[in-house]
Amino acid sequence: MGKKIFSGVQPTGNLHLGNYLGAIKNFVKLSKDKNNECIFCVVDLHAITVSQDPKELRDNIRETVATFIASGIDPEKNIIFSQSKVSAHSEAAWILSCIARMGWLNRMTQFKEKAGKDKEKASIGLYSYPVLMAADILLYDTSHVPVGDDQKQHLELSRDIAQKFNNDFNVDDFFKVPEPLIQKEFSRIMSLKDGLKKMSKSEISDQSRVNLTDDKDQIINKIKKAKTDALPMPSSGEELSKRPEVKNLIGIYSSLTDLNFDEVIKEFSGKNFSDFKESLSQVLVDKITPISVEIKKLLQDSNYLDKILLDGSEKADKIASQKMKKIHEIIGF
Ligand code: AQP
Repeated sequence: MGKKIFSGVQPTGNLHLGNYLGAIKNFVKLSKDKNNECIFCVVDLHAITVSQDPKELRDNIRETVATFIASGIDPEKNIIFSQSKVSAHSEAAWILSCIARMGWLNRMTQFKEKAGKDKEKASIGLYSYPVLMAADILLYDTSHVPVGDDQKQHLELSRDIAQKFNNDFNVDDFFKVPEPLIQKEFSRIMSLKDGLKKMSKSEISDQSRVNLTDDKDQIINKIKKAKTDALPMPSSGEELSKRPEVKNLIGIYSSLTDLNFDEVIKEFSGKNFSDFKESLSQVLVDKITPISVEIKKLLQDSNYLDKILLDGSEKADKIASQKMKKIHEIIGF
């Protein structure tokens, strides 16, 4: 039987290799299986949990759609839409925030990381972000959610919320309890400057990430300057536990080539680091530049991108508003 897939990406600019290898690559693969029903959402309501410039946000929404399409998602066969255009998301988030418990949200590590030391000044939206994510997923009877490893905890919260709602109202299986789809081998791509921090859009240094809009020269330059250490290429996987930057680069190479870690280590053992970086740049350029060229081409036609979003939101709204109607009945509204 096919899967019902839902996943989202925030339109916060600078979509990068981590987003691609951790999530979008998997979206593409799942969307090519005819048995699956896939919905991909540009989660603009999530984006405003931190301050956004309205003009940039509008551009970034289009750029996220362009990235989905350029990466290989067919907008004719899959639903692509923006979250703010389907009002059931906000409504369901409110209702589910009355189901979720403070204690559950207090355990969310992403809030702690993003709010930093000054959490008194963080928005309430940033705190309740995972409840909105649960609403996104549960409205569509999603069976599987392809996400990067960093979202695993949020997905577990969605499962808890679904189960509590079903129990509280005695409606077995009303909300389908979703399963995460997280790549097993190498699910978290780290910064090119610090192997202990995840590659991220909001990191100030552009050198910390490969953007999906980078051209050949930018990619080569970033890999050349990527942090490594003074030791030679490793000859075994065990050596990597204390070498996070090297582990990250080998992981990126492994994800892009579909070779496993040991095969990559074997291929480069005894070679110079510069040889490895050259090969890594080559596979990155081969994979990323066609996407980057296509994104830039699609961005020339904003009417086309807006039309995809409009069609997608009509289709998504049909599904979500039906579910919302049933939620009202169950609650007693
Ligand atoms: N470094 C990463 N490695 C693997 N997967 C990642 N994802 C993000 N960063 C990595 C996955 O990409 C999908 C979309 O992410 P998002 O844009 O919705 O949110 P995010 O996780 O907050 O992304 P960033 O880059 O870290 O943004 P900022 O800097 O704004 O916080 C998700 O499935 C995510 O797991």
